[in-house]
Amino acid sequence: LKLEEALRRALVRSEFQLYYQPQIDLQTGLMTGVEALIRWNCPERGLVSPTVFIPVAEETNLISMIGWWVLEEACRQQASWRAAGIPPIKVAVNVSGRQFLNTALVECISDLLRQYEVEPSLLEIELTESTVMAEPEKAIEQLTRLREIGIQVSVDDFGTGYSSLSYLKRLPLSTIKVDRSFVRDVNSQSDNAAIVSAILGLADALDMSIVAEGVETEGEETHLRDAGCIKVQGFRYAQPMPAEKLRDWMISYR
Ligand code: G
Ligand code: G
Ligand code: MN
Ligand code: NA
Repeated sequence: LKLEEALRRALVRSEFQLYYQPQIDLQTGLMTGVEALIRWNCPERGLVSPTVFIPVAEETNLISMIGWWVLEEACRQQASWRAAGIPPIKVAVNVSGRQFLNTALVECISDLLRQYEVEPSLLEIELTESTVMAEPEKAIEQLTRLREIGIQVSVDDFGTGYSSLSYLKRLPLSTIKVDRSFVRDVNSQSDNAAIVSAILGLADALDMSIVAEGVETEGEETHLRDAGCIKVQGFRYAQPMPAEKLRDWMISYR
């Protein structure tokens, strides 16, 4: 069976699941939210990485259906946490380029928030740098509409694409996520330290906040904290995990 066919079936057969990876505030030590990451448990292939199936979904029209599923599942999870009496958790969802430029996106998100009674401030969207910069004028328009309904938007994998700084200034983004390739060994790699420092300065000048991705070691954490980076995400704190495991993790963390 072609991967495309298997993907099409996966939606109908509920083979997708969202995992959640905590983001931590180094000043308070508290979790500030989670990033939702899709997982596909294919009966024939086993666990398939999104790095494999997202590009295939993007080439076909499947990405829009998968993308809507992810947004709805994130909202459904919020409602389920609320029903269980769990304090609100901000969820960041990855949105692909095609879905981002879809003119129905803002309306669709508004509908989901209403349907599941989720506060807009509890949903964040992550766009890659290349998604944002592919059509900057359209991106500005779409981002403005998202901000108007109270959705925060962060730019993912920052530093790996080619951001035009003049556009970056005009884009209503709330957060820059420093790509993990720059976080790796930042305490001993002077190139990475210089890049992270430059991104921190840029974010400060543009009034955006920073999340350092892929933090794995104490040394990286110490360096980031000293450099003024407050929010972090990475295996040092937690792997992406299903919602049930996240509950246990939150109870045992600290
Ligand atoms: O979680 P993991 O490291 O396997 O993710 C690999 C890549 O897949 C990352 O770049 C991540 O942004 C992307 N990805 C994970 N979940 C989603 C999703 O729900 N939608 C989109 N568009 N990309 C995702
Ligand atoms: O591109 P994006 O930032 O959405 O990708 C997130 C991916 O990064 C997730 O699939 C997650 O599994 C992975 N990831 C998260 N933390 C770490 C980490 O500390 N080290 C490494 N190598 N990967 C990580
Ligand atoms: Mn991401
Ligand atoms: Na990234």
